Amino acid sequence: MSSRGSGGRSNGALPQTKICQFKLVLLGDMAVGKSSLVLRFVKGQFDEFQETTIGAAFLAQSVCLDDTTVKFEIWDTAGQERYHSLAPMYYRGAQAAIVVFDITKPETFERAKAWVKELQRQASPNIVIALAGNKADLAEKRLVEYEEAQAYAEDTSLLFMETSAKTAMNVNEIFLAIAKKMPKTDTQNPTHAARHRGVNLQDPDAQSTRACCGGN
Ligand SMILES: Nc1nc2c(ncn2[C@@H]2O[C@H](COP(=O)(O)OP(=O)(O)OP(=O)(O)O)[C@@H](O)[C@H]2O)c(=O)[nH]1
Ligand SMILES: [Mg+2]
Repeated sequence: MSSRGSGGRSNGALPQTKICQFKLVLLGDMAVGKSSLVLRFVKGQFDEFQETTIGAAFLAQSVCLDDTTVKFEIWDTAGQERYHSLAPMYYRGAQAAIVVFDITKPETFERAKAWVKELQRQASPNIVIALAGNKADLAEKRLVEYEEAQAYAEDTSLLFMETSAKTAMNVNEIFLAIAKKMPKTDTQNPTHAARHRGVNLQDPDAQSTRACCGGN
């Protein structure tokens, strides 16, 4: 995973690097591996004894797509039921969400579906939602079939990948797939777009006049 860019406009010879910033929220039942996915994506690490999240945690990480650096501001929420009422604070205004379940626990898949419904009802209408079937390394304990989750994701227009924070399988890939799906320039309502979809931080005019994000 790399980040790049900063330093203003190009000197003419090289294409300009855009930096776009998006708010991404992770939701899902407790212990499905939300924090572990973030830890893997941001720091390349895994902790067998990852502590349960209290409230929420914030981290940031960037991915590069051609001439665009997509910076994710990541809100990793707490899955324990008692924190449920806090979730809208974190998904409000989010442009992307990863809803996580554990492939060894069918009840977490049901919980993931409930999160997707809540996001579709209450989050931003254009939010990009990805479904992550985590702990794919525990294949021998699998109780949610890949095909079942994939069919649900297709019906609901979600990105879907099975992931493993432990082995790193599909962790960078799911963030990259989301980055690729982030909306491109909203020419209809640029000020709104800059506030809600992403801002080209390197273009002094862009913060009020132009949203980005492209690169594929
Ligand atoms: N085998 C395996 N274990 C995992 C994986 N991801 C997370 N775990 C383990 O599952 C447990 C819970 O992981 P967390 O990342 O804390 O889960 P969480 O969803 O953030 O949980 P809350 O913060 O309580 O909502 C920890 O013991 C992790 O080490 C994975 O991909 N494979
Ligand atoms: Mg956590």
